[in-house]
Parts: sequence; C-alpha cells; structure tokens
Amino acid sequence: MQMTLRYYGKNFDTVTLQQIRQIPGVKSVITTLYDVPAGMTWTREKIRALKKEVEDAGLTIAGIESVNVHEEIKYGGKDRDRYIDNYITSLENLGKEDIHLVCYNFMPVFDWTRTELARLRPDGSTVLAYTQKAVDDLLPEKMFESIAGDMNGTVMPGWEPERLKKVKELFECYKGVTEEDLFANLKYFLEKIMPVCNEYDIKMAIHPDDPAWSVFGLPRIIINEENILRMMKMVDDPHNGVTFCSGSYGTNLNNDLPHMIRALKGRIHFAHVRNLKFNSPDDFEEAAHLSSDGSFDMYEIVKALYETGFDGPIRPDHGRMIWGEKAMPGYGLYDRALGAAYINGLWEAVEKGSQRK
Ligand SMILES: [Mn+2]
Repeated sequence: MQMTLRYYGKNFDTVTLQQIRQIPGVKSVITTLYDVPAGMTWTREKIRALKKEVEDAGLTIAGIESVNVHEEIKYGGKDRDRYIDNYITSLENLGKEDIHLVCYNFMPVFDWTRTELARLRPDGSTVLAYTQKAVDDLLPEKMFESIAGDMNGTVMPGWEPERLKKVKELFECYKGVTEEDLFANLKYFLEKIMPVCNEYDIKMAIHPDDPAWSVFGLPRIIINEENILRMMKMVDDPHNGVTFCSGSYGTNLNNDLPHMIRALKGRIHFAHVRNLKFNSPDDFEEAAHLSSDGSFDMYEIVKALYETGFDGPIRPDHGRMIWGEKAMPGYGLYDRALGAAYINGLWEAVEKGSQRK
C-alpha cells in the first residue's frame, strides 16, 4: 500500500504540502482540481500545474478525488452524452499526464451527509456526526444551509454554495428516478468511459454513498456488498473498481467490512480507512482511527486489505478537530496525521506477523 493524504490545493486547504510531507510514510497526495465544476473538462494545462505544485513540494499525485460526475449523467438527462464526452476528455488528459486513479461517486444531489460538523466528544475534540432524526426533521434545502453555516469559514467539497441554489430544481430532476434507473445510468456511463480507461490504464474507483442508505427519498445504490458486486459484474472490467471507504460502508452496521474487502479482492483501487462510534444504529459520530475509540475493528480491516494483496493508495479519512486547530471539518492536519501513523503501524504489524508464520 501507498500511504497518502487528501489535499485540496493551496487556495482551499489549511494544510500545506510541506506539512503533509512530514507525516511518516506519506510520499503522495490525493487531490483534485477543486475549481473545475462537475461536467467541465479538465485541461492538460491545469492538470500539469497541479502536478507541478505537488512535485515542487517533493510529493507525487497518487490519484484524483474526485472527478465529479454531472447530475445529468446520474439522472439520465437529455444532455448526458455531452457531459460524458467531457468526462472522457478529462480522463484522457489525466492519462496523458500519467495519472491513473480516479475516485468518483454516483450519489444524487447530496454528497456525503452529516447533521453536525462539530459534535463534542468526551475528550474535548469535535467531530462530524449523523443522526437520522435530524434528517427526518429537515427540508433538503435547509440541509445545505445548516452545513454551510458551520464550516469554519471553509468551502466543503460536495457542499459548494453554487449547488445550494439548485437543490429544489435537482430534486425535480430525480422525481421518478428509481434505484434500477440509477444502476442503468451508471452502467451507461461506465460502458462509455471504459475504452479510455483501458487505453490509459485509469482505474476508476467508485466511492460508496454516505450514509449507506437513501436520504430525503433519493435513490442510493453503492451501499452494500450485494450492490457493489452487481456493479462490478454489470461492467466487468478491472478498471471498473472501488474506493473502499470503511467509514461510509460502515454507516450501515449490517455491512461486514472485512468480508466486503475479501469479496472485492482485486477490484479495490483505493482505500479510505476510518472509524465510527455508534450510539445507536442511526446515530453515529466520527471517532479517532484507533479501534478502541470507535465501533470498528481497524486491525481486521487493515488485515483484510493486506491479505487480499491490496497495493493501491490508502488514506486516513476524516479526522477529529483537536489541539485547537481551525480547518475544514474532518480535514485538519493533526488527527489525520495520527490516523496515518496508526494505519502505518497496523500495516507493519500485519505484514511482519504474516511473514513469521
Ligand atoms: Mn471516504
């Protein structure tokens, strides 16, 4: 595996590449062109500038998170072919710039959803949290307002203000779109992009829906083992793969995370490793990465990745806000650095332990 950290670019991130470089074992970042809206083409010039910024700091780009998929592609709008063509051009340009991993998601309207961005934990840290009751009591358009008001002055990926204005409109577009339609639209998209992925060896890694169930009545499909295996089979190409995000699949306690990793052997191109603490099945908060701070057995998750031969980029995921840091909620430096160090430790222990048998 290749330990990485997510980086949002110098105009958006409070964490610098110089700081990231000092985290033990981190030689690469996962990043994106944050200022290119979904549906627009990524130019070679922009990709090259991003690469230069990262490489000048002594790091490399391990992959892109994300090249966002335009809503028209997801709901199957009349202009979807145009947006797919743009996506193909973006992939082609990434391939030409020697970037071979792209994370994306297929969640309608809302990206990841949390109901609190700074829930206080017993140790005084603050974390992102979710409680189903808060979602049930809220109108979708209010969701954007409540998230936007609590971002420490940052713009959070997936919750950009320009999307806020369009929420009602978007809900109209998804009227009548079923889970089966979403599967069909994803298949259509994947079949169109697989040739360029094969030509440039670009691994597509779909991120699971978070939380892993329908919110606000919108369909969601990348939520469990059955559905992700269906997605692998419906476009059976090694470039059609997965971002295994323990914190997202883990929102549903019925998902057996180590079992899912084993079932997806060979198709996990990217891993997000983090822990959650459940207070009830529909109320959880993001814990420290350490197993004993949350509800997951992080050792078993890392062991499953190791034993299935996972050799792609891995990153700690959302961290707690600790030590007075002011940053994008979930994306401060300190707790993610602790997470990286912990995952590195687990990996080394699993690796050396298995060689000694
Ligand atoms: Mn994730």
